[in-house]
Amino acid sequence: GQSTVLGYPRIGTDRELKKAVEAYWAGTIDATALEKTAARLRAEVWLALRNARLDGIPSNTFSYYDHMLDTAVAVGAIPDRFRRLGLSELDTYFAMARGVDTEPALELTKWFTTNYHYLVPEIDADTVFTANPGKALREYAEARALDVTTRPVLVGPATFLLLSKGDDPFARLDDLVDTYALLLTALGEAGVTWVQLDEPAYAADRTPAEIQALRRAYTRLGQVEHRPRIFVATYFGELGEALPALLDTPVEAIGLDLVAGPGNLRRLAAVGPLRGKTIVAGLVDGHNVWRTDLRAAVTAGATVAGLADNVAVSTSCSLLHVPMDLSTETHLDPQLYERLAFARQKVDEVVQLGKALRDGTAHLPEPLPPLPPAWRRHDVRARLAALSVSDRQRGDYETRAAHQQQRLRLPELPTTTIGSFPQTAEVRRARAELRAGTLDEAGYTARMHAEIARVIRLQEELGLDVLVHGEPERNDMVQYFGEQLDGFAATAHGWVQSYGSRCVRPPIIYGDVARKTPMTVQWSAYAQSLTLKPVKGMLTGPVTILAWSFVRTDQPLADTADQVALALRDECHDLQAAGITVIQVDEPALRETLPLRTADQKAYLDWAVGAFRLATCGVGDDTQIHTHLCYSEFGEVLTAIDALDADVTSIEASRSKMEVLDDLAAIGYRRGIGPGVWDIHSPRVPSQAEVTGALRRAVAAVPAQRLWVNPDCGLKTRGYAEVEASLRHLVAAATEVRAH
Ligand code: THG
Ligand code: ZN
Repeated sequence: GQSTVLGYPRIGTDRELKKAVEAYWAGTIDATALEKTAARLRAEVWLALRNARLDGIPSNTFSYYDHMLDTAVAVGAIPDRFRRLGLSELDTYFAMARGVDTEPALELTKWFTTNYHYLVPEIDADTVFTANPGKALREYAEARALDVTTRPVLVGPATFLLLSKGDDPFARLDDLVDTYALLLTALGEAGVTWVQLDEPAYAADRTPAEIQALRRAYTRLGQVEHRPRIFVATYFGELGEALPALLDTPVEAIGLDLVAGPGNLRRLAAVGPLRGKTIVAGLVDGHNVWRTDLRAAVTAGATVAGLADNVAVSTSCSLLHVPMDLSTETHLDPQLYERLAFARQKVDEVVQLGKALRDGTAHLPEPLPPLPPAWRRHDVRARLAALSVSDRQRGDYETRAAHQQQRLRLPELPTTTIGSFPQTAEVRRARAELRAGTLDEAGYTARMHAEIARVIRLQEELGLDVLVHGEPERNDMVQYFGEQLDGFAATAHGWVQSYGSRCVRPPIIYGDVARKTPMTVQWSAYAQSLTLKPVKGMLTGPVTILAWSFVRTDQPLADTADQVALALRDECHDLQAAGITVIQVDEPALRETLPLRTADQKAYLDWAVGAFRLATCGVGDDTQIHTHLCYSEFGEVLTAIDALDADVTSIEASRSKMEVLDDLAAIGYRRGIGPGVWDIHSPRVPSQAEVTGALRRAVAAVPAQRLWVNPDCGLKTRGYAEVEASLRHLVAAATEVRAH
């Protein structure tokens, strides 16, 4: 058994890449200094992998921003609107990633089921593909100079086009494959012996035409003369008909994710013995942080070995999605530490598995039980077991709406914001000083109260109807709750790239979840004490908390979601008892977490909706539940959004010109709706007339009694100058439209 990994984190153990890239953007270092840091980080990774005695070492997995963007550059797919800027190669690259004054960036979208976001290439009939092997060749040569032979990695041509946008990008596959053929030739000439082409898009539902196109593409690439051997990597699920299609082509190796797609083993057995192919068995989870049950993995590996001429062991997907190195975590509970593996430890696991497949399993450790008794909460389990349907149900909506209106006395077209206000430098400093111990609890509370008071005064002055406290106390909407709940652990350095230079530190859900004390009540109650207007309580929903954490795998996600939901249900109860009349429970990840395969989506949406309702259905009829979802393409989740049964749903709509309102009306949604009338993702201040226009379009689709007026997302990333001006226009527009 050979051993390999499909990719490795590139940000550095101390986020050195983030710091260098941001310094380059700020103009404090030049391109040479940036490149020097990048080369050092690449060398560190290659040497670490070689020293771990990994057989197959990937290259070209480094990226200044995103590997889809790198692949776009490798095939010359740079839209004219960026070429025209006449910038250097590096600055053209960053212009595509971040935009410039005159050109918006490429769109950013979630990478399959992960919390990583890639840049969406723009491909149309006029795109001229050209082979640009420069980066892949340079990295290969750089590693060779360190005496490390690597396998360059690129996104495969079919997945590349399936993830692109434009006028039928997939129709360009044959042209693009010609360019990949040139890339393969160039790599072959440089002495490259193996290349990895990633085709994860085939772990999702694909049409027969798309499968046929995959077969055609790799048949053609297989015919390229003097090419490296081709390893097609697939991940994030089970391959359907794409597996026999790929096996029909001359590619030498096929990678299967046996963690997210255990059914791949059955499919492999069904296609019969595979002559002359290597199967790369993804046995070590690249998308979660738990140690592998090595004995079980060897058994699966041996099954694969019985079916193919050759088997190699790998991670299920790139290790990009887990933190770098567990050994930097010195404050974790030892019982948790011994159950974890980050990227560096997963490399060791892959090497051990490769060895065990050759030499037997005698040296492999017995797996630890996943849940030591101390992590089990009998009170939580008893409570879950006693739940009934009525715990996920509220009274009839019309009755609720009448009670709420009687209590809240809101005007038609009530105005509000989504929750967060800009995070000022002082607020961040206060959090850092509390962590460092230079500011005590009382001092910290005083600073937060001052900030909350300022934000409340501002909103009153602006004339908003439903206020927020602004969330100065939160670093991240998931981390904040993770830090306070039992069953969650926070890491000190467990950074994972989310997009570009931005990283998150996902909490780890390791045991039964329980709330120790109220988590948000003191901040919301303080804010409410300062005003006669309603202040919204602000919570993150159970689905989003799971989606942005590393979750335990010893019980169904649905059970963990319900445990988190119970903690949130208690928080809702306590907010209500503290005089909070409106509670918003955000679920921006509801759509994100949707399984890739249609066949799996209903079961997911059932438990996801069930958990949200468990969290929110314990309040009285006169408490108004809001939810917020951060995207505009609802498609397959519209009925699930309706099923959440929130009294008010705020959504992104400004970029889709309010079309989503008609879609919601079509499925019978009849509760409150707040289509975002200001696109906060851009620093532009919308004029009053623009907001009025958006509102008039909304009023045409939804009765004014049910319509709310709000921006399309939180204001955390904006500056106060834009926020004040924009909110002034938003309130004025609502006043104008109310008067008709
Ligand atoms: N939280 C978490 N995941 C997310 C989001 C979030 N995923 C999707 C979406 N929002 C976009 N992602 C991010 C991720 C990180 C940042 C912004 C948007 C960010 N991170 C800081 C950085 O890299 O400098 C670090 C923050 C910190 O110190 O904790 O700005 O909101 N979990
Ligand atoms: Zn949002």
